Amino acid sequence: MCGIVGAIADRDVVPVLIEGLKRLEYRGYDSAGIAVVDANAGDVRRVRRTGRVAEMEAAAQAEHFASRLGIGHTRWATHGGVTEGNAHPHVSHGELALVHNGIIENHDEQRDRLRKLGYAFESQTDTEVIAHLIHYYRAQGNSLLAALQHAVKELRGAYAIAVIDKRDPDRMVAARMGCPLLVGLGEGENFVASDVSAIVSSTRRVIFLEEGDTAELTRDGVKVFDANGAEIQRDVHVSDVSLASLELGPYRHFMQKEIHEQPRAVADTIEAVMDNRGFSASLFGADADAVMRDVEAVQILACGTSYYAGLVARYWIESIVGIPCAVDIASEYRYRDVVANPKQLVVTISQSGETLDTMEALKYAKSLGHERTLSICNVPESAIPRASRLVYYTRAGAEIGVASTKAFTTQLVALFTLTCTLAKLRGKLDGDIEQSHLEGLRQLPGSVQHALNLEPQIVAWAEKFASKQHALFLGRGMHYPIALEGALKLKEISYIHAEAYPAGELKHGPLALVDSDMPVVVIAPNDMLLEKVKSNIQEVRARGGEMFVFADADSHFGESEQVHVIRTPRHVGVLSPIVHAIPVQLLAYHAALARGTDVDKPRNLAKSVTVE
Ligand code: HGA
Repeated sequence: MCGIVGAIADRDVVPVLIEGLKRLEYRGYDSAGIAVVDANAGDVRRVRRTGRVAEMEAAAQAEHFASRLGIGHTRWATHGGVTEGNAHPHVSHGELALVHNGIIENHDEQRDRLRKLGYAFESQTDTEVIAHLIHYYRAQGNSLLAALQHAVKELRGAYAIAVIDKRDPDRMVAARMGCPLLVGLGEGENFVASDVSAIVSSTRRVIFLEEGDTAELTRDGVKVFDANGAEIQRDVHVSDVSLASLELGPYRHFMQKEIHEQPRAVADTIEAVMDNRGFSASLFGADADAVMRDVEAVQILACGTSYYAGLVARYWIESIVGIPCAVDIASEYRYRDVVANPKQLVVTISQSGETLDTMEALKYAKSLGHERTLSICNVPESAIPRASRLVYYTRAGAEIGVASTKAFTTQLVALFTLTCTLAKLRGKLDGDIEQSHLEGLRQLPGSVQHALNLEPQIVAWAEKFASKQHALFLGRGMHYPIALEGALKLKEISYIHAEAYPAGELKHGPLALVDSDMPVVVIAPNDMLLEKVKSNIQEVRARGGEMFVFADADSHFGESEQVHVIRTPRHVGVLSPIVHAIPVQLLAYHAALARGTDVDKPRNLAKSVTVE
């Protein structure tokens, strides 16, 4: 989704803005722009382009942009089409420039009011009303900060905002509500950004603005004000995001790099369990024991790939812990009547920790009296973990590809750790079982690596998929969510229409679609459902369908002209869904590569979904 970067310094900030926007590209966007205060000309200059940051950069270079104060934006349109005129920054009266992430819900009302006050609108965006509103309060004699503070009081919706004004070339102001925004602290220079990756080559010292905060940045200092306008000291954090994780290295795409990083990501995520020599509530936070001990049920809330991780966890929690587990799509949960249960543990899963639907579902759960909240998240200090009582950080490292890969497998590791911890607290994990689960986790990075070694065989399959329009994915039990994830990966990045079904559901409808043009992918490890899956495969075979089966070493499948089999090297028991996620990721990646799509930035999609 949209990205913001801003800088005030004693050097030219244009390269800082451009580099920052390039680092935010992974969030998904359709246009980009920067605005600077040109101290010599006493003017606000801006350049905007639809398409890539590189095109906007070329235009900025051609026009010799340079300044010690500026803001930049990558836009993922919500209000108004993808046009240069709708791209940010938006300018009011040639004096004040603003970038915005989020959605202003009362933009119509504000636009009508501002029109009556004589403001003319150039774009179809909700954002432009904010620029004019701040300009209006400026015209009443307010400082830039006070004008911003007045304006945000009149906005309904979500925003992260950065503003500059040519009449005040030594200042930038910013505000946050509902969308993340941080301030970066440098030496004689300061920054704002929606994501630390945008400014990490300039500083690692950051302040995460809280809901309702505003901030004023000069070259020498930063002041933060709370929602009541009172100055407040917020903690300074030192980010450990590594530059290497933000760069491609020898890989062709971030998705490919991130798929291959999974053995390391999994190993890093289980490190805390291994150091602890077992499962314990303390892995989830200081008061986790009190929160988890008498939990009677689990409610998981998530979107997209994270939701599928939750579906796998339901199998684990109900079979290993023996308590009910419900999994809801966050955007559905937040709008339905929910029967609250104070003894339920509410678990939110979000890679970015910013996913708006998940955040709103969490707020809704809390409003119903749910106090036992746990966040599983990949980005430290992001909004959802900060709104949760407990947290388990996956240690996947920055995930740049829009299609989630290493975040998914590490979420599964975190959820398995949660399962074993809850089981232990309930006396359901005797010493031998605990040791065998720990051993399973210890072996997991190696098993994931073995699955990655299947890549050459999967490339051959992917070439066949590339010419297809549709694909069907089948799984049963805890591998059904892996079939769902495989179908989602394939449609996200290759644009091949793909559906997933529990294999037993085939004859209740989808079998009608099967013919020789419909490849059918089957996730078929050797578990108690294997014989059932084999029967389902016969149903497809009898209708002329071509099958691509991922099995493990112990599942005995006869290959034929119609049935192709790739074997994952060893059976890893209940952790098998994690290992089987790898081949479906590779299949989607190579099918997309063969079709020549933009793998890391699939059309219409964004990385952190920070709007509803
Ligand atoms: N509503 C604004 C910003 C959109 C956004 O934050 N996307 O992630 C617009 O449409 O320009």
